[in-house]
Amino acid sequence: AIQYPCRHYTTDKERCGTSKQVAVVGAGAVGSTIALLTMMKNVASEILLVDQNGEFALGQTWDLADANIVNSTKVRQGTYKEAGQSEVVVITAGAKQQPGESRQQLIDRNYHILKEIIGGMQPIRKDAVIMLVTNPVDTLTLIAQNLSGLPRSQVFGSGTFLDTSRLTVYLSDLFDISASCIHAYVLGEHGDSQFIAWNAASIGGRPLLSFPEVQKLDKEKVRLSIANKAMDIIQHKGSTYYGIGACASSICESVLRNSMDIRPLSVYVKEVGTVISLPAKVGANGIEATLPIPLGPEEHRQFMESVKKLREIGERYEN
Ligand code: 6V0
Repeated sequence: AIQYPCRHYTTDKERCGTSKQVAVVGAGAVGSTIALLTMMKNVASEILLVDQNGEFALGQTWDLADANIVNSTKVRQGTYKEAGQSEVVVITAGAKQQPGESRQQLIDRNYHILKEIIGGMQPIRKDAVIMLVTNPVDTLTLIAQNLSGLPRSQVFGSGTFLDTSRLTVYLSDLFDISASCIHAYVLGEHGDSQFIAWNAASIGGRPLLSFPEVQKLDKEKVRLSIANKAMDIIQHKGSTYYGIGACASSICESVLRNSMDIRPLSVYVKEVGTVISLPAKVGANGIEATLPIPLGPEEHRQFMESVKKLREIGERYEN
């Protein structure tokens, strides 16, 4: 009989499985949403919440434990040291954008917090996978790669996964087609210079650019509406956390199930010497590969603009 590979439900505990620990550093709105959604997926044995505000983190763990009605994921308060020994570490600690503030303007505040966290986690287990969520996520990923001492493929950021989700939801409404069946990416910086990779986008195998609905679109207006959506939400409710919670917990699942999903994430791209969002294959070792994507000439220009911006900012924080 043919043996079909069954990667999702492999019993190879060395590489994946539900016996793993996830540490979420930063127990605020984003961290607790990631913890809740990861618990619901039943992919980890234990979730640790680590926060400088111990009382708050304790309250969050008690509240999250009450949500554990259908599965066996434990949740408890942890320390930086314990986070350094977890298989997956998600970093959400730090200041968030104020109305009118760009993500890059957060950097000085969050750089010092990240340094303290990575320092406190040392020695970090050699096979740990670390995902950055704190903004500005691309630059902080580069800094975390440099500080952690781990291979760069094990340290990545949530990048433009959330922006991509915003784009596919927009296109899903436009075409009345499930968002999961739309293959389109927002790439580049998770910030103002991000761009939509229209050239490589498709629905049902048909290039997106061949649809009259897409040809008619004001593409710069769409790009700006996706890039500014976070700020629109912040202006209404102060912060955003459900969208990033869904994206980041799905990445935890990809790592813990070794599922080799393709997601647009902040990864180190040797050719351009910085961290930037590109489609990447995610498995138990973190970033298993990055995939070249055919960009149109204008998209390539936009990509290089993001590269330039991120490289300049990254250089200021070289150790
Ligand atoms: P929040 O609700 O204020 O939570 C932040 C938490 O970090 C608080 O509980 C703090 O006590 C804690 N914290 C601060 N310093 C430390 C430290 N040194 N060690 C441990 N914990 C610490 O913010 P929220 O959860 O809303 O946002 C967190 C971060 O996520 C911000 O930087 C946001 O900009 C960022 N986001 C990133 C997104 C993305 O797509 N990458 C999306 C949304 C938000």
